[in-house]
Amino acid sequence: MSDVVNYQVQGDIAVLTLNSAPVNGLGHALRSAIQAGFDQAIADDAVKAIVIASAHKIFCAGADINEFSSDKRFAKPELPWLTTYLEASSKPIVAAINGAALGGGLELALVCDYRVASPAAKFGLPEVSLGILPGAGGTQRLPRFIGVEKSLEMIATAKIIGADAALELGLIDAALPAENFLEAAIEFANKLVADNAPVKTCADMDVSKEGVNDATFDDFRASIARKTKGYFAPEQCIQAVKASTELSLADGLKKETELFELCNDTPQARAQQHVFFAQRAISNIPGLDKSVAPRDIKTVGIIGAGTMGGGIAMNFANAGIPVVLLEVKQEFLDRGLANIRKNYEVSVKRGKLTEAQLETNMGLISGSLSYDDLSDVDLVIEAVFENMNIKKEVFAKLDEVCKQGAILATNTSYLDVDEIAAQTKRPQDVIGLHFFSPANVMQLLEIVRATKTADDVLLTTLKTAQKIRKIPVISGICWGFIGNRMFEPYGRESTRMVLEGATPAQVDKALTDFGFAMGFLSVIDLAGIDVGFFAREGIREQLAHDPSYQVICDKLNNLGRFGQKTSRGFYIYEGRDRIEDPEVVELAQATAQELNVAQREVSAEEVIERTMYSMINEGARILEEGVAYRSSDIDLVFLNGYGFPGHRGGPMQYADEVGLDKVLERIRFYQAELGEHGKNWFEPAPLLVKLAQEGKSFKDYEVK
Ligand code: 3H9
Repeated sequence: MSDVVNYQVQGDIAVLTLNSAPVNGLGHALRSAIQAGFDQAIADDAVKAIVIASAHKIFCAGADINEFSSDKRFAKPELPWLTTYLEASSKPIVAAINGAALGGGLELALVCDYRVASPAAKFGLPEVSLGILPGAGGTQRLPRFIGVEKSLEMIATAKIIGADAALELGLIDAALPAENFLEAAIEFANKLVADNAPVKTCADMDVSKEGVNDATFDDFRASIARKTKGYFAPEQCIQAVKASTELSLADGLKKETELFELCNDTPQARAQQHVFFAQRAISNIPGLDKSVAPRDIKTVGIIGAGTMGGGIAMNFANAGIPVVLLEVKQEFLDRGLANIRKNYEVSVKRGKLTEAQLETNMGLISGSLSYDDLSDVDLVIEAVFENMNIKKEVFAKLDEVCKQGAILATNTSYLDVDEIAAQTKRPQDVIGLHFFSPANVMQLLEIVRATKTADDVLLTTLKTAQKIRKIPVISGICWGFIGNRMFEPYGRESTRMVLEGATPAQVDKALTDFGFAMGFLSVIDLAGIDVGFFAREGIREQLAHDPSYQVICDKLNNLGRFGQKTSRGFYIYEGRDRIEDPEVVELAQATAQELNVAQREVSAEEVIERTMYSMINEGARILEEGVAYRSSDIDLVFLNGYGFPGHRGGPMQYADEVGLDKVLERIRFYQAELGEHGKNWFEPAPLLVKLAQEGKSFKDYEVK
């Protein structure tokens, strides 16, 4: 009767099986089909109860997110209406939850009279991650089942729970075995019929107010404040749950709709939904031979037991993959292994790891001083000093010792992977795997596809990255790849504005107000001003035509002010305190005079425009050159590797939101306004000009 809902009557029971692959998203077609199936079951006197089940692994992933940006969301039956309609059913409905019931999927289950679940079931209202709140009754009905505190957690932090917890909280009526689950659910419904079990509605249920008062909401708000800074939806979620304690179900649902509309169709909601789809687009690699199979990665070798190598080793050990960690000296190896143990001990102290898991993970990492021990590994990752000659030596050696078919990866942050690959007789097996520091914590992994990298090598590293729980983004070859290449103009403008008269604290404040956890100047104080100094070595020639902006950094470097590690950099560090330093302001004034740069007031707006737009301009070049496959990949790099504010969705999404014509106009403004600096660095990227002229956004552009 419908493509997306299978309707079947078995004895007294009508079974409505949701069959809209892949995740039973509640788009218009599925909503209509559910209503039709339900109406048919109600009209059939032979049917005494209804089971709603799924034909897929997922029970239901909620509203179809694709509809949010179109009018389809409002096509009748709308989800909020449909849920209320089902709740008023005269016959009992059983939700047979075989897998994830998320968002509108859980809201659908909540209006059923009974819920049974298999061990694979998961329950959650993750709408807040999409910049919205549950808008089909979730904020009003969930507290009636599981109370205010647990609801706040699930609704405002997107916490997902399993079947056991759901049973304990009273969210489901029965936990059934996975085997013959549907039959057991039908059996459950038959028993309801036999027992003449009543139909139910949440309108008859009260939210328990025991121990709930204003402090409950204030304390919860405070507990999530750090993580949700700058986000709009979490507070609306709290308000909605609060409403459930104050209003009838009908009035609470009205309030929920109001709050939903406040969140929906806002820049934040668009940005967060963009990120959802961005994460799913990364595995789509243009030009990749679809017939290739990934290679097997059973063991990994890592060269260098420093902070980076050690962090990388932990990723693999955490995923149960044995690692050989290679060093040149026993003392370096001992230090590296001790640091890894120390990191794990911190996790044990925080309750994130058991002692036994610590020992298992350490047992998976074996140290070695001999390249011969890498002869049998399936993947080697080199994490030695960032110097082309050293890397070339390492790869020549690897070419000698590694077995045929092993993947040889470099963790370089800036260097040309093709040049490294050319050092071997098997460039097709060479690839860049650029981890971010600390490698055991940071989610981003830039996979650098070299000119001769084989398709199966690329595919293998992508799959391996997912296995070790990284967010992989593929980059082509260029200086600094996607991330560091774009970070350069961001840093350039931040530093240049200090030369032009902004204090480091003014620049950083504008950036933290924008949503960054730290401003650029604090970040390089943390990362090391000396590190940036060395990184610039590779591009001194490029910078030579306007060296002015990094002169301050060079001077700080030469003064031994490397940042936090020397307690002095752009700021002074005393314990945990960061203090403004008048000496740096004086240094900037003197340098400006020396270089003939006029100092003036720099507004917060200028800080944001110059840092963001110059970065976006570079992003446009990266896109046009095909270094990134799509603008959303660039966004993922900045969100997961550089602390770009999540609620802005990444630099390219931010540009799309501002409008490319406006971005272009301001880039041209700074090009004209900033003298030599403007001429040197604010030349608009051709792709930006083209898209802006065509009234398009970066989203419209995909590398073929
Ligand atoms: C909501 O319900 C609002 C209501 O409260 C109120 C409304 C008024 N919509 O993740 P996967 C696609 S908001 C559209 O790779 P997995 C996904 O893009 C919703 N598409 O699989 C992908 O497409 P493609 C609240 C969706 O097995 C494909 O399905 N719900 C949706 O690793 C497979 O997805 C959520 O936030 C959707 N809702 O994970 C849950 N969901 O193949 C969002 C998925 O073209 N979904 N797709 O790339 C998830 O968390 C995961 O997808 C899930 C499966 C755990 C279900």
